Amino acid sequence: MGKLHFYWITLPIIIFHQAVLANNCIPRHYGKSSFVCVCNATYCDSAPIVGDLAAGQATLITSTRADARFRSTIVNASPLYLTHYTADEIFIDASVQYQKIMGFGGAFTDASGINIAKLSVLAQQNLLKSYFSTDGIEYGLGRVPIGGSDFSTRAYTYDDFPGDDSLSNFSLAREDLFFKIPYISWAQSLSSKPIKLFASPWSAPAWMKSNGKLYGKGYLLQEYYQVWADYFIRFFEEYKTHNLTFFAVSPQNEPMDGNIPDFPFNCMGWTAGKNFHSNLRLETKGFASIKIMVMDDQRILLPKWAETVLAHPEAKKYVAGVAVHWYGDLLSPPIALTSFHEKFPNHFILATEACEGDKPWQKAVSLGSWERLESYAHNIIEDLNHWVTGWVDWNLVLDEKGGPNWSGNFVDSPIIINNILDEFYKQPMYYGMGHFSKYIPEDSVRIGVTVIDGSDLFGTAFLRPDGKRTIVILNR
Ligand SMILES: *[C@@H]1O[C@H](CO)[C@@H](O)[C@H](O)[C@H]1NC(C)=O
Ligand SMILES: *[C@@H]1O[C@H](CO)[C@@H](O)[C@H](O)[C@H]1NC(C)=O
Ligand SMILES: *[C@@H]1O[C@H](CO)[C@@H](O)[C@H](O)[C@H]1NC(C)=O
Ligand SMILES: CC(=O)N[C@H]1CO[C@H](CO)[C@@H](O)[C@@H]1O
Repeated sequence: MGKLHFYWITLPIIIFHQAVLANNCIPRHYGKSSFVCVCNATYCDSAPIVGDLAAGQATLITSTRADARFRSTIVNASPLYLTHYTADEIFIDASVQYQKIMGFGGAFTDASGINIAKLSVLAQQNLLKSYFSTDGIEYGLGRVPIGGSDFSTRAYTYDDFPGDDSLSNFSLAREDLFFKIPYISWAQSLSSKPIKLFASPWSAPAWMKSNGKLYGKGYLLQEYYQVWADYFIRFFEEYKTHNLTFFAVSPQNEPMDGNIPDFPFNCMGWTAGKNFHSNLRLETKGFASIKIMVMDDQRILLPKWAETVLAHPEAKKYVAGVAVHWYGDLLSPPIALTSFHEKFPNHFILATEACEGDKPWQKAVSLGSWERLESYAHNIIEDLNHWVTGWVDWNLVLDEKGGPNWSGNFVDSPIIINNILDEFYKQPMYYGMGHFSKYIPEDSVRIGVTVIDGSDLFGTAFLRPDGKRTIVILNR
């Protein structure tokens, strides 16, 4: 009882569910690695939907380097026992329970919106459905930069008027009005559930900072702590007038960046000891439900950063969790996540940013790269197996160069557009994200899983709110 037992088959990722037939991928090969799926205004592949399951019945949903994208196979067997494959065995034990899942998603950056806007309206719709609808991979989380980031075509904030201490000239940018808000609202209308949004700023206005610039080494001047906090409130108020509300905020994207001399794009430096969180006073402004996440930076800073913040009684009162980025993960083992969890079991961990192609020796965009799917899936499984409650990708959509980006920091994305042909390409990474985002719904609970003799297999298992169990296995 409580154990599901089956033999491994030679497929990279499987998930148990009943599925209905989905539109097929139209493959296109760019290199030797694997392929992208091509979508346009009139055609896009879809992801199999979860249906009812009889006792002992399961569905395998498979993506492979060679040919499959979300290929589904119904398996009827009780107990589930798939013979004639290889010797690896996987045991799930639902009596061992870990963290509850918040969800998976991506970021509504300026660059994402600028790219989406270049497609025809029907292609735009297919793209947003691919991420947010039940035909697609049903993202439930969305990150929204407060003002500009490197993935903007200019460096800006919502109040670039030196000395405007009362924020009387605060206003959302055309990027919000044309490239963020319309697509967030549209995504929401295509989704069967509320999309949970969270926000982070890259920099305060230059005039509030020690270096008078949006980038490079610089800090918020002490006299502007409250003005900068009020700026957050103004942002939430403006988005609320567009019917968009937030479930969480991080006070700063990558606070370490602004401690680095000549850092090339929007940033602002903080140390863990600066207690800005209490200035936010979200509860007095009608935004009490917005959770504050600290750090929003590489996990190598854990658990020390969190210990320093949470040692401050005032900060501890306001902070709900920590946000982690993946860029330094090769240098910092995931045990840092577990040690944070063990010290602060009531504070959640959310992975809030990741992308491929960011290293100087890497190609920014690598169309069809299977290695990048493996890299995503491996990192997600590793995070989930170390108490992380969800995983949020960086730009939802980039162009074939990996931009636009005002500072030349080009990277990859699960969806790449070709506006000349009015097409977009769903990378292997998109399917990698989907194996998690679609089949591990919010409030699923991670359960025990053991892989026997499976040195190439890496997996994670969940009990869903509907009582079904999902297991995702990566075979590298
Ligand atoms: C859109 O894609 C479908 C499926 O590949 C194809 O049949 C159709 O010709 C494409 N439309 C355009 C305008 O390229
Ligand atoms: C607000 O902006 C206007 C120009 O749009 C400028 O004339 C005025 O000085 C600004 N106010 C402050 C307080 O910066
Ligand atoms: C916000 O939602 C309300 C109620 O559903 C609606 O009346 C209003 O038009 C919406 N406003 C915007 C800006 O979408
Ligand atoms: C270095 C580089 O190519 N930067 C580009 C970043 O994006 C902006 C906006 O699209 C371009 O104007 C820059 O040329």
